[in-house]
Amino acid sequence: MKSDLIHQRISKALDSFVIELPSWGFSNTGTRFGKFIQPAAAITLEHKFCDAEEVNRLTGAAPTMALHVLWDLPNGVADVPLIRALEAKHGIKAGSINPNLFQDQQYKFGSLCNPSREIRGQALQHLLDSIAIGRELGDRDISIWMADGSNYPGTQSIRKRIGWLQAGFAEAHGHLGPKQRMLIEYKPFEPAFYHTDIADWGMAYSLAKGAGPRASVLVDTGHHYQAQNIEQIVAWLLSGKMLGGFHFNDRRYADDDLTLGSIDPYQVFRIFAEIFAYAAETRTDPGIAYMIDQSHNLKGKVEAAVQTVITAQELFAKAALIDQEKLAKLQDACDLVAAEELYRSAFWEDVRPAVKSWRHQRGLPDDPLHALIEGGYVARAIAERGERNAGAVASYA
Ligand code: PSV
Ligand code: MN
Repeated sequence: MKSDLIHQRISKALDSFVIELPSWGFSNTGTRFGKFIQPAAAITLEHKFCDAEEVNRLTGAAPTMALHVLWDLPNGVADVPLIRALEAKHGIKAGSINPNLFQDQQYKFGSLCNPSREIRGQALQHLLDSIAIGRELGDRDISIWMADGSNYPGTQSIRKRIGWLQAGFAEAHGHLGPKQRMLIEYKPFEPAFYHTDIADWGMAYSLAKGAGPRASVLVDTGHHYQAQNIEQIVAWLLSGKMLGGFHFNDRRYADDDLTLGSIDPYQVFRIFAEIFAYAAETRTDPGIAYMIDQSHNLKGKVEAAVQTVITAQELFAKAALIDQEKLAKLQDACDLVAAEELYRSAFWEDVRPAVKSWRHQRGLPDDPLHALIEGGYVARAIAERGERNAGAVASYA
């Protein structure tokens, strides 16, 4: 492909590409064995907004930050004015609103699927509060992940729990604002290790369909078994107009929360390729919310966020290079080798010069990661937050 065509396609693709940062990616998090405290980690909500502002300033592609209700809005709707003030001060908008139905003690045996009617009611109320927060902040998506499940065969009625889920989601859907969406995330296991109530895309799809027209599925790339073909799931969801969004990260074993594309960049490319194919064929924008869901235990958090946005842009740019019309003809003619070569040549194209020139034209740093390090943001954060972080609790038990 000619260089000016490459530049043109990439520029157009990147102009349309934004990715949401997770607030929880900036604070100290760890594994169940412990936390390694980072001196620059965000302690307050304002720190998280500051960090997101820096990532967006450097990349120009991350203008929103996902919020987790319990972690970021501990007072629920009453915290909305604070969020609004932070949005205005830092030029970062609140993104998807994530209810927290997994942390409070009453959810030991489930939230919406808890055999106790009272606890199911509390979970529903939390969902409704989250929807209200999302409405107040401008009809933001509600992104639901639930840890509900069981650890021992025979100890719970899987079918009853399906019914409770269906009822809860249908009720919650009725409270959505006119432009608000409900995204349902699935995950095969963890923290439940025998059955998880929403374990795969089929379950999420069925629940979303039953809930109402503004419910769809959220694909977290780390939430699949090893051999699963994620782009095929993406193709199915696109076909059914049920793909609401992504939580991007990478994995080697399970839900590892590694940096996007650090283990298998071709997987991410294949996902984007499906989305470009759908958009070309249907001439519609599928309206997908791209979000990052990573929290790094070892690597610097702002550095990791910048790295992830850059990687997402590069892989999106590669997928944009596939000549969809030509590929469709080759597929129809079953010209396998030519189709495969066209597809994988896009992956092997070095898009970095074109991405760099896109940045240059938009007044962004040519190399955002280098600019982050040179600019001294992390050093300033350490100076400001280091002492308080040193006193943080790192142990698991
Ligand atoms: C669960 O593993 C998950 O992917 C959900 O999206 C949560 O909201 C997020 O991680 C919290 O870390
Ligand atoms: Mn997730």
